[in-house]
Amino acid sequence: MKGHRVVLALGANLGDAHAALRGAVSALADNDDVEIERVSAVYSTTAVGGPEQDDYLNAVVIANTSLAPHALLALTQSIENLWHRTRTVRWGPRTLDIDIITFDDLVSDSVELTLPHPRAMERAFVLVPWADVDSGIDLADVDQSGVVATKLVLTIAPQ
Ligand code: A4P
Ligand code: MG
Repeated sequence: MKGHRVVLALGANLGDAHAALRGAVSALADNDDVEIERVSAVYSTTAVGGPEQDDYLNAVVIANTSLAPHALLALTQSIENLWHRTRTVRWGPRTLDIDIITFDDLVSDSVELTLPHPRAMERAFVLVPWADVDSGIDLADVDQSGVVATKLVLTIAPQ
């Protein structure tokens, strides 16, 4: 098992969102420094914040990695770039977003990498898929309206 346990949140609402999430999971699984532990179901979610935009597909991945935090961020951003991710409007539509929600128990308030992710704990589109793969996540106080499980699946490429 590789050193650090990380929780990653995946989101997409531009282009083929399901293909983007599947591609992200495969790219993570293909990386020698990352070992995927669990992959949540895929949820269709109403967009939160930003301009009016299409619903998202969201999922959460738990992985173990030997990468240091900034190296993991570089990897997740390079995977976003494979999906031609552009950054024009804050919280605007995106082909693929990969956020690092937690990295072990690390706490960091740097702008480049804030840990735990500052908005994750208030967002049902992160918490509901996370609860799928981590029994420690309590959804009792979470407004789950707008977050609906789909029949889509994200498979992990054979290692
Ligand atoms: N950054 C800092 N901390 C982190 C971290 N823990 N993980 C920096 C990843 N990146 C982190 O990110 C902007 C900068 O944040 C990066 O350069 C990185 O160094 P970005 O991916 O370019 O932009 P973003 O994702 O639009 O920004 P932000 O503010 O993180 O967005 P959020 O808060 O993640 O919101 N509604 C639904 N239903 N589903 C969604 O997935 N996503 C968002 C994005 C809004 N509404 C949504 C969804
Ligand atoms: Mg992001």
